[in-house]
Amino acid sequence: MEAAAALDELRALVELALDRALPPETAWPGTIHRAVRYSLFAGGKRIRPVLVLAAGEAVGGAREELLPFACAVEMIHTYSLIHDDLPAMDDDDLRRGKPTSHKVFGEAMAILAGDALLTRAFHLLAEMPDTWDEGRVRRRVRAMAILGEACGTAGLIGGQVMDLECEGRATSAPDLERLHRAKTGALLSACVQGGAVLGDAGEEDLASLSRYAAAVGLAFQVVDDVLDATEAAERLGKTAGKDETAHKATYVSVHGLEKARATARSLRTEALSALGPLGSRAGLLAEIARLVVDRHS
Ligand code: GRG
Repeated sequence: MEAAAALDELRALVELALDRALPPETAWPGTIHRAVRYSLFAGGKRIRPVLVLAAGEAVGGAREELLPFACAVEMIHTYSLIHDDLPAMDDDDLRRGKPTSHKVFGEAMAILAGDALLTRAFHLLAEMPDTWDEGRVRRRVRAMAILGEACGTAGLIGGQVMDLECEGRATSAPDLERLHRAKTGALLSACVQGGAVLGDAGEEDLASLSRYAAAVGLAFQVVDDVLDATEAAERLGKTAGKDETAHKATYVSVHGLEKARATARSLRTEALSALGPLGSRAGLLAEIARLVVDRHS
């Protein structure tokens, strides 16, 4: 199957699995379920869950074992976007091409929608049939620990703290890289590493995939910085030029546009070279690395 069609198939699987993993809008109390579903199904690119599936399948993992983890990372990603958009954080009105959660449901409900998504993510992963053997349970718990660390203070939350503290300040290149690796890279890396662990990857494959993940994770945010500076809001689905207005530390503000673009290209090369030892098993992961760098939204 051609790579684009294979990616579409994985995205469709994720949509279905996400729908099944959440209570319907009619479940008590309705407002929170409407808020959760409003943001989760607002049209995200689903790069993170697709990375989980592509990494897991590259090492022979079974789809049904990877899908809960794929759903969990998308729930956590969506929670982080809802909270990031709040007035106390980035204060944004537009996300995924629609008014942000707090604009539609109010601040209190938006906070709770983020909390509900984060909680459901780990709840979902903890739901395992009694019939599972010890190996499957151990792999699931290991993947949960990888994910927990990536969204904690050493990862997503730590990166967000650094992002807030760097606003309006001169930021050094090493600090900027640290910020990006924590805020964006950690969760993307957890997708690849978690998928690989669930697929029972050997140590060599895991090392190659971790190198790939680190490069793709950083490239994703470098490209995000470039897009914020160059693309219009209609294409981005979020407010454009926000980084400059908010005096954010970005690859564009620290290194300039051309160097930021060159960095993204060299990270793509690094990601593709890391996949070398996996050979033809890594076709989809290679395609994702290209998509991450060539995307326009
Ligand atoms: C609130 C704990 C907490 C963290 C917030 C998500 C985040 C950290 C900040 C949002 C702004 C930002 C630049 C985040 C970096 C990650 C990123 C580029 C998110 C957008 O991801 P996409 O492009 O979005 O995959 P879609 O909507 O396609 O899923």
